Amino acid sequence: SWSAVPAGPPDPILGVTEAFKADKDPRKINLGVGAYRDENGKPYILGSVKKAEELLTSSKPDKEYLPITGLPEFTKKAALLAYGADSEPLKQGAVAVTQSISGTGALRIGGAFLARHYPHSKVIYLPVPSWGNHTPIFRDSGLEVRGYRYFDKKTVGLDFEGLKADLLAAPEQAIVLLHACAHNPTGIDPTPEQWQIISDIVKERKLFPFFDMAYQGFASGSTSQDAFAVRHFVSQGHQIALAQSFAKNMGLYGERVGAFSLTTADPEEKARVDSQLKIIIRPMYSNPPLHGARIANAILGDKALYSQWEGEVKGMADRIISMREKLYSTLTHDLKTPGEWGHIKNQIGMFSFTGLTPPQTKALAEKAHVYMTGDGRISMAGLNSSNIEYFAESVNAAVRG
Ligand code: PLP
Ligand code: TYF
Repeated sequence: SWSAVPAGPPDPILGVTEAFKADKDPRKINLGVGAYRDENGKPYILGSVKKAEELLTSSKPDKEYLPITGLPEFTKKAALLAYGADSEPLKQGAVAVTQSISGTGALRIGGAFLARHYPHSKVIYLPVPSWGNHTPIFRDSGLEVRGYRYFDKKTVGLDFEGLKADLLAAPEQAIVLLHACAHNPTGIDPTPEQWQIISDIVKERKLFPFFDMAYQGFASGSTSQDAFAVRHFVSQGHQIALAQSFAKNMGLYGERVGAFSLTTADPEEKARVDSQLKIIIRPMYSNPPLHGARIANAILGDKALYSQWEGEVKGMADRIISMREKLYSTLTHDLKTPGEWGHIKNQIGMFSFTGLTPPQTKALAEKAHVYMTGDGRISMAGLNSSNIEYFAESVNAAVRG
């Protein structure tokens, strides 16, 4: 039956982990996948998550199915975390929200909803570059994927002129995907002033903004600061779609906790949208997993756990920032590595887009056992005080050739 099925390529990001696992050298470093590691290079279970799990275990909850759109207490709190207590649509009861299989599932539900119910356009604009999974997610949802300029190779910064020109030239009412903060893979975000200009252009062209917020709290250490773009757009009267993930900010990767929401005109419209979200989800997976949503709900709903969590998110963000500073100073001051490395310090979130070329990343893997994606992206969280000097020396050697 399957003789005509061609072998597909490995996932460009997850494939890096395979290569890393096969390497037996003790010095090996995996900077491929964007998953937080602690100072000892180990996966980190947040203390707030452990406590929430203990509370859950002792309350002996049942294992019944959740409703199609998930745990209602959780989705309510997730929306509050993203939109903020001052959000008009939230106060009016006009935000339709469903639990999702983490951020990926939220994007997929959003793609499917827009493909079916957004009457004005089937075109979605993604930043170039964007997270590698965005294109297949939206293509498989039935949308036509196009790009807008985002990254400027020359400055290793935001191509804001290109971005503005491309959004101004987009057909009216097209969908535009925006990374809410901590852009993956570049680590480059618009400034608040630039976000205000983007919001004006989106309004002028009547574009439909779809925010992907996979790193709330991870960029600055503050969940409200990282929600600036989302809240600004909503305050300007935009209706938005929003994908949220709790993989990174709560370290709940494999638990698959997320939410998808749409702001609507009023509670009556929200109810109609809710009904169609259910119709999309029911045949896909019927209802979402229970455990992770209960953990997130416990943390978001308890003052002490919430403030512990806030401290832990900030701890992760701060450790990444300290690794940026250490890497920058080792490359520039200690090793005098040729080139400009200021972007390593200035970039935001989980990743640094180093500017290393594909031959350099290949040499790093083969000669130094250092693994990253072929585009030169490194997951900053893979660095720690035990491996950062070896990493910097390896980069130095690769750059000098
Ligand atoms: N969106 C972006 C930009 C991401 O970087 C990620 C994870 O790396 C996701 C969405 C979704 O991840 P998950 O499905 O694990 O929440
Ligand atoms: O490193 C990245 O950009 C992501 C990480 O189910 C990731 O691709 C890995 C697995 C997954 C979702 C995201």
